[in-house]
Amino acid sequence: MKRLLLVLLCTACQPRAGLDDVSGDVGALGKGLPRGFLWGTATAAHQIEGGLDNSWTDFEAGAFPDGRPHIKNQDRSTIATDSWNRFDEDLAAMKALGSTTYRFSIEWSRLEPRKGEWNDAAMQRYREWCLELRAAGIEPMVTLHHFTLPKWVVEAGGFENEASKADLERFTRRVAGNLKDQVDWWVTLNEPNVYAVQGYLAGIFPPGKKDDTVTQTKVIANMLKAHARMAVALREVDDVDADGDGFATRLSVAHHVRYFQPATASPLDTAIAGLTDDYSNESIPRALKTGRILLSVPGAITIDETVPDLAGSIDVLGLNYYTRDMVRADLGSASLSQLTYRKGRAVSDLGWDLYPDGLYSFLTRFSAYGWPIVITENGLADRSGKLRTPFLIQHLTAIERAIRDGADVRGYAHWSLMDNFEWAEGYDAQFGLFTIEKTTLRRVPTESVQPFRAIGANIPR
Ligand code: GCO
Repeated sequence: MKRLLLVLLCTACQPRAGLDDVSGDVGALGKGLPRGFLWGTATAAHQIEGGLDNSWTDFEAGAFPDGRPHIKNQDRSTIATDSWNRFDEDLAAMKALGSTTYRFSIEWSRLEPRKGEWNDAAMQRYREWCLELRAAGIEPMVTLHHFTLPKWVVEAGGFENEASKADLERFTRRVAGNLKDQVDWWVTLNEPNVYAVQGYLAGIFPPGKKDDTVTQTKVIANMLKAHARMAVALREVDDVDADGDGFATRLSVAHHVRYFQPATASPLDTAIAGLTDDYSNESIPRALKTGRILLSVPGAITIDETVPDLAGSIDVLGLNYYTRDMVRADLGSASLSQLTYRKGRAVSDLGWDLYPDGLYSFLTRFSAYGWPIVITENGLADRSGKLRTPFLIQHLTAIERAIRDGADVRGYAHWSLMDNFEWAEGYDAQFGLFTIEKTTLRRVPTESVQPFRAIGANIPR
């Protein structure tokens, strides 16, 4: 109780200013992070590699019933940042940032374009990336599923079909067998909650279904079951401690958290904000800790199922944190709420409320589970490039504060290394520390590269 009071008091005395008030000087920031703290950026295959043919390909060409294109400005991912052919340029950018980690994903549709047919040359390419990263002192952090599926998996029902977990497990064994001497940090899944909500409630990711909270909830449960199988596979196959720190595997899920706050003091808004928080933020770490999948959309579906292999299936909790939502109850809508952003605050180009206290709150709250935490994504769409440095400073300040208050935080991967294909937002939303010159695809540093490097240089080595 005393500790709680102290945390509350400290929270109250922190400055709440908007991002505009922060100077660009990083000062001693970074010195409050622990020795060996991983410092770097994150990407995902479909957003950067180019030349892919997967669950997004046809969707990108399609339109909603009212004629609006699925992707803003009718963009298609196509060549993306051409990272499949420009890894050396990506690596140079990482080095310029003083990176000690790089989170990227391995594209299942590239490695297994048809069931049981493996592209060994592509596997070899990913292996070379890992070797080059290691040679540069950059710890690879490999995501095995980041929003895309091979078309043959989609035809079999994707994550709507629980049987997909067996295919994902085979893929995992194959990748782990090839990379086990290079990779310890594995992220099995990226954001099961976002995958399901965008694909089945908002309808803005494939398969583009709307207001189907029943399937949405089953998909989250099936993804968690797939994760459990992937974790068992990784622990069996990867028996090599690649970085010599005493652990052969550091397993995590990149869990997307949003700070939900009731829009008014009304009991209904408060209750619905609580439900939303439990469904979206709490249910996944709870399942990963206890094995119990407990997901409920009142009036639509409740899943309460225990999967023994889920309990203890991660070693590190990955958090993707971006923003805060104000929750207004709307019992007529499928999600029972309307989400809005708070007025009068600094926002990203996508209108997201930039709220570092939310990150502090999740770091201290989820510490109770007992896992170390890595921030697997954090960033903002900022075409002007003026908000990114203050954003970084404020979020790193929040992380250092959480560490002082007892959170065990081991790393930070900024989203993203460079501007890339931002799913439904196409190329319009620019999240990169590097921007991409349109015609040459050259990686051009933004003003935030130097401050990013300076924070990294302050981390105790
Ligand atoms: C997600 C993904 C990333 C996004 C990033 C910015 O959170 O949706 O993990 O692929 O590009 O979060 O929105």
